[in-house]
Amino acid sequence: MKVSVVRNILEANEAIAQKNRKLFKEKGLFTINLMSSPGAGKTTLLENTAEALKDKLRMAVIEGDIQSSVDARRIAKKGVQAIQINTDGGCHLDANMIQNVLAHLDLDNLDLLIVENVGNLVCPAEFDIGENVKAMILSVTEGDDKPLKYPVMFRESAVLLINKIDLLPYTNCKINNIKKAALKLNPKIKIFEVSCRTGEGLENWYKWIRQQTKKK
Ligand SMILES: Nc1nc2c(ncn2[C@@H]2O[C@H](COP(=O)(O)OP(=O)(O)O)[C@@H](O)[C@H]2O)c(=O)[nH]1
Ligand SMILES: [Mg+2]
Repeated sequence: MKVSVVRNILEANEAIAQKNRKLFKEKGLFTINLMSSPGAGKTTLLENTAEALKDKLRMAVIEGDIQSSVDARRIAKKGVQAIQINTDGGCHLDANMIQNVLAHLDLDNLDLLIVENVGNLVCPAEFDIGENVKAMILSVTEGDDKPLKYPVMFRESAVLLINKIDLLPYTNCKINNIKKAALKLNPKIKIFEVSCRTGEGLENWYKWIRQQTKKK
């Protein structure tokens, strides 16, 4: 019984996700579903990305959080439109939540939509929201064993940003362990080593986004 309920929820979600995906494609929009545990640096990455790319392409952000509009305000301060979704306890965004806020965006005049999912290394990876790609952040302070413990997100993501490399000297994290384990789970995953504090490595991420938006 329980199994079929879960399957129905995922099937219903998938149907709406496909509608979102079709719409994004029609509008020529590249969409990224950005996931990580709380505090890995999603909003800081988006603040940096907004500053670097807002004059080069037309972008908007959807922020997902259990409560508050703190993150949407951080992005808006950078001069990029940000819409906040509150899940009221829900541990992930779903396709319906995204569909419900799309009316607030001028999709005809956007090139890039980034969705910051709820901070959580588990559930967000299981729900398609109609994005082109899933991207995830793991910060070096979380430990290099995380791909082994939370394999689904690493398997589902097209991109892995290893963040906070400025803090490497203060941790026992070995970046090679993260890379090796992530590539074993997902040989195609594209890995960027970055610091959203110092800016190191971010140029590669910006370049990758620009390549993807040009393809659309
Ligand atoms: N040292 C360091 N701190 C970072 C870096 N990226 C983010 N932070 C800090 O980590 C904390 C959480 O970042 P935030 O972007 O809010 O994480 P989110 O919960 O994933 O959106 C904040 O205090 C950031 O300033 C980084 O590369 N290096
Ligand atoms: Mg955030």
